[in-house]
Amino acid sequence: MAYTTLIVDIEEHVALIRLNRPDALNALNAELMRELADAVSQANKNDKVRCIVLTGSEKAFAAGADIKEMSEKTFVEVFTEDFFTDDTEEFLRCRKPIIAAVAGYALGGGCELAMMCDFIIAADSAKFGQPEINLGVMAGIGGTQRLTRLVGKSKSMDMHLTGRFMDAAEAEQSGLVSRVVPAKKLMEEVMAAAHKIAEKSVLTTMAIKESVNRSYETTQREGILFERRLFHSLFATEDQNEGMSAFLEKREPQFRDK
Ligand code: DAK
Repeated sequence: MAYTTLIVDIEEHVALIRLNRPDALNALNAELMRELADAVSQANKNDKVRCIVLTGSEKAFAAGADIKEMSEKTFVEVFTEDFFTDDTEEFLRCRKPIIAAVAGYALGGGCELAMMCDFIIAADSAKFGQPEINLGVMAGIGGTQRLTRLVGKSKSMDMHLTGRFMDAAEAEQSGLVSRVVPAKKLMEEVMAAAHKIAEKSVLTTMAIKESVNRSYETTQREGILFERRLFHSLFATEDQNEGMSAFLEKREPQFRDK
């Protein structure tokens, strides 16, 4: 599929997906969401790809769902077509790690998209917000749920109810992002993290992604049991043997995803 709203590059084992609607600050319209779901799905299927990075521009990761496109929709349309559901479900089915590299605005659906990734590395220029309330609507792709789990009820309510923006320092302090780096170094730092992940066994990175995500979906007791069983199952892999042997032999492991 040729993309008109994305630029996709594969650098060694990392797929770099860049949102590319500069005139609309990367607002998420139907075309972009379809292309993004496809690009992530292709990267997930591509054996060469071991980690995915999703980014925007220096000014905006994404300024939300496309207001122009949304403003023309009726209740019957959004309800019957189940607006954005298929594409977000496809994005979330990806089993490989996805890092969001956020500079500038990550608002509304843009903030939600960043939170759908596995972790967020932010530039010091990043601004997060759920300002849908100013449009007479509310978050619709997980914002009330994911932001609340990440930053707690009080701050989540504050963000959703006032529509205020959170800067990068506050986002790091409150657990929304894993680290903040100078804007000029954002892609260098994110790509270094992605290449580091790409060196690991894909079997292990997939197991970790699945296990951490399970903590959102289940009780702690069930989650720990799930983690323990996945841990046990990794002992059936050659990569477990290689990782431990390499440590004991004081050398770098050579993982083969087996
Ligand atoms: N949609 C469409 N166009 C947008 C846009 C957006 N969200 N954000 C910015 N643009 C466009 C502007 O209209 C402008 O276009 P022109 O006028 O030049 O043609 C261009 O991008 C540059 O924007 P500004 O001139 O406004 O730039 P500034 O630097 O002055 O301001 C800003 C930047 C980010 C503060 C401002 O653009 C802004 O407030 N944007 C809107 C932010 C926002 O309200 N985001 C939330 C959107 S609502 C659901 C799924 C998803 C959602 C809900 C439900 N379901 C599945 C149920 C999500 C909803 C949302 O995200």
